[in-house]
Amino acid sequence: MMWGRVLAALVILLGHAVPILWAAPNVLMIAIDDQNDWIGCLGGHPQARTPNIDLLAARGTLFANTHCQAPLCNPSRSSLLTGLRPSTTGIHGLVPGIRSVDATRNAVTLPQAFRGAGYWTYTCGKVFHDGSLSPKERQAEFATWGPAPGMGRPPKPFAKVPEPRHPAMDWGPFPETESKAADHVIADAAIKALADAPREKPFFIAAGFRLPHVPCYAPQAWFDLFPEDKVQLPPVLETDRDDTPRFSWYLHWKLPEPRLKTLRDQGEWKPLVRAYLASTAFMDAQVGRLLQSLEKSGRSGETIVVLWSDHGYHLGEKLITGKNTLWERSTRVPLVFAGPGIARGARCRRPAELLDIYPTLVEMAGIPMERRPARLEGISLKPQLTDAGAPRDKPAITSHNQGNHAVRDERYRYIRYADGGEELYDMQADPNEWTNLAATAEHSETKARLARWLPRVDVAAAPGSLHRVLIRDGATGAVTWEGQPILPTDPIPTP
Ligand SMILES: [Ca+2]
Repeated sequence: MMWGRVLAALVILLGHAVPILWAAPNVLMIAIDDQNDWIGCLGGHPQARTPNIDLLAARGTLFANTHCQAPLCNPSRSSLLTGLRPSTTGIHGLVPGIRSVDATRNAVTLPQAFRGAGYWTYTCGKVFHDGSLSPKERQAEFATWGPAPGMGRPPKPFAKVPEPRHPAMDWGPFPETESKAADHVIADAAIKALADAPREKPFFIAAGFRLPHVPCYAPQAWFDLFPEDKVQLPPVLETDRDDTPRFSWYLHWKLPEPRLKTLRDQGEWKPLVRAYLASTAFMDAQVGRLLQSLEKSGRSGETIVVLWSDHGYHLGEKLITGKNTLWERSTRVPLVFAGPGIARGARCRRPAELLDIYPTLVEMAGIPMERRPARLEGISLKPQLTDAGAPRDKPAITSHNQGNHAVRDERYRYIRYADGGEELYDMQADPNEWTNLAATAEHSETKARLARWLPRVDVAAAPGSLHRVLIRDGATGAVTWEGQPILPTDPIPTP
């Protein structure tokens, strides 16, 4: 049958033998770090070179209007893996991890739902945010943890950025030996896991690649694909921030990622764009190695592949680099499903959220209801996996710290900041989001329609939150960034 073999297995859980019987597909989940829509089939950059992800999209369904729930690693991944919004859990910063927050302390995570249903579970690379789980907590997630190597360091950095340099703010050809690159090692580990996975039960394998997260290091051959004089820079409007609220700057007030002006001053804009393209191409090649090994394993026909990135990345757009914004380049990410029961070569333009991955996978895999959490805030994409045109009312919502949200439907992006500041973009007429329409009377109905989707539950940052935490005191209007006050008169930081 199309779902592969019927599995009959006994799960020993809590001392009870629970018989399970269902047509159980395997799951191969591929995570990418800081990958925006510079993916061939998403068209975010004309030179993006991702033949393997494009091939996966051709044999599955591409969700071309997918947005992260937070434009930052830990909140985005925590949301995806627990099925809960950052505005519900208060996980807004790089710290704390899910098991240190009341709202998610006892959450059944995505890997736990599969593990509890009798799956063989394995992870390598970065799936949970690095360091967000203690060793003991890790063992309660995936049964087996493979390697998660860091990016390594060249003898000296390549990029000219102002001192003091954050160690991640670098880009260039490294390492010399391709097989030593972190993402190559991670692909090797996932390939071995595919070979090791027992045949008598289904598997859930999650591999998380590191690129194109900074430092954008890829072997020289991948830079050679993008000669510097041929690299196209993303379109930028010099006056773009003139019509964005001052509060938009607060979301990325002081960051290691350089502003566009700094990149230009240092002659590093083109080198960074080139390195990002090279890093994406190298990561894509590792995705390709993994998918080819799935084909060779003979289990591809019974395996759901899902590929996603945790959030996007600016490379000069809106005069900045990095994430930490509620604009398209920071929220739009690749999301592809392929495998049994999924339409081939389909492109879905309905809004989708990374939050939808959890309910989609447990439904597609037929995980028994009692193994699923009582509450998941995403919506299963199963209707769109068989018919990409299937309707969906709900827009995609991205949050960045309490009170700041973007609502994206098929045409518009509406942003509301914690102080009430607003933006509205017509993404069809203005795909670069250059003209903020929020103040125009003719769009007041559109704004009101989208504003109805703003999260009603919108909790403050969880106790212990650190890094990229922006707090606005509702009573006084006082704003702090990473614990330091921002005064209304403070000049916008330039580096
Ligand atoms: Ca603008």
